[in-house]
Amino acid sequence: MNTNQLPKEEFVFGVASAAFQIEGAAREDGKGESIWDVMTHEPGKTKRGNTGDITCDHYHRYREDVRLMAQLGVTGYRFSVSWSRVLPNGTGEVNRAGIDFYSNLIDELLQNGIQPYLTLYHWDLPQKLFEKGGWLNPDAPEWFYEYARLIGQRFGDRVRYFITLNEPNNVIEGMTQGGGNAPALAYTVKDRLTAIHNLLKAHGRAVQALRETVPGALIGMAPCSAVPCPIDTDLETVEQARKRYFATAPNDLLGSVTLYSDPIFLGDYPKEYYEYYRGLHPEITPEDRKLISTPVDFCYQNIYVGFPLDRDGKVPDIALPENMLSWPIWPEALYWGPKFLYERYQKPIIITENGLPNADNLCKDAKAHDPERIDFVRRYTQQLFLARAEGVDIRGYFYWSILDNLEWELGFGPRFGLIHVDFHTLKRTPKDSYYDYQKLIQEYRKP
Ligand code: GBH
Repeated sequence: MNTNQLPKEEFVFGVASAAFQIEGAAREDGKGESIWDVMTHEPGKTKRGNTGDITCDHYHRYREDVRLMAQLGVTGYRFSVSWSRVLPNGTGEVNRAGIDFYSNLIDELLQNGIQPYLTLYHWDLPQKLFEKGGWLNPDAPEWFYEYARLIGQRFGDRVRYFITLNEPNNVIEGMTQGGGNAPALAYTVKDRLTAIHNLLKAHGRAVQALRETVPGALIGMAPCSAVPCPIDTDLETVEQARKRYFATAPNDLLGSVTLYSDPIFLGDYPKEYYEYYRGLHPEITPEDRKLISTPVDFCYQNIYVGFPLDRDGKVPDIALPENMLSWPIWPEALYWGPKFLYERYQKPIIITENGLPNADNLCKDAKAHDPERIDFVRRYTQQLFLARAEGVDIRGYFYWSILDNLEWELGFGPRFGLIHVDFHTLKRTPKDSYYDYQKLIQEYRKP
């Protein structure tokens, strides 16, 4: 791709969020229900029965939140639009109040010098569409096209950066036995393969809708991956890690990079897909492949987890450092992940999520002290900049998340925020890591 078309602006330091996790106002101003509104009200589906009814109440407090972002010094804010807030039934009638909310948010961001990075789909499928089969319905890509056109038409005069789907692999997790993502129902492998294909087609249709409505739009999809990191720089060790990162394993529809990204960047599913799922996968037509590989501008990636790999392709038998959710902490993930992705897909990279959960609380001095998060961000970004210095075209880093929020089915326990939220009073308190991220951004800007 011709990277010269991209603006030669500074590296973007940002923060990220998602509608369902922060907005609240779940049934206000004409918003329709999403599968997450419904599921979080079913007994036993979320920790402590936590819901998104109020969560951070960002819907009413977005001005305060944008002010905190401006003080932090970020130049990008990645947020998602709640599909059922703007289209209560998923298609058809438009909810004016929903459009107004996002329109005001976008204006507020721009007035504060913050570029909006708009995610169309961060898991909150309109319930009405779920009742029609959701991602299994062959019309799903057309529903998504209609929604993407609306977003392009209403906001394309002010928004340039778009993320079509957040982590389609975790959408499929919610259709897998034991998966906690909504709808948290077990589907057959055949159905999951159909859902993946429809998600990818929906991505392609959204790219088309945005190209039609937003001149100069910059678009990509944001999958999530765990990165195998070579324990030394011997070519063989590196090759083992590269192979593992891009492997498509049998019966693994969740962890694979290639299953979701090869169709977009390379024009087809990996050959293993056709071997492992013979007789199970939907018909993949040449038109489908063309649609899915409609050119995009970025390779976005959410990266939290890395793990070491030796020259035999084995994870050394040591206790890896872990976070409170038992995800391994391995900063080199932000070196090797972008490097491998750039080699394979040749697109500029933006890390659309990276962050650390902790059980942060306010101490006696009324502050939240979170040295682990400061260390996490420092060590991960250091690796990212190392890759960048070696020529990997990395354009940005978004910390997940600006605020403590509803961590989906895990409830309010795991706190990822740079800003502490008291979920009773809704008071925001910047943590120590907020001030350190502020410092990091300033250090980077220094000539
Ligand atoms: C993202 O999902 C979501 O986009 C966001 O909404 C969410 O709040 C945020 O991250 C924090 O969870 O330990 O090797 O088994 C993250 C999906 C799936 C990433 C599980 C880490 C564990 C890998 N996560 N994965 S491992």
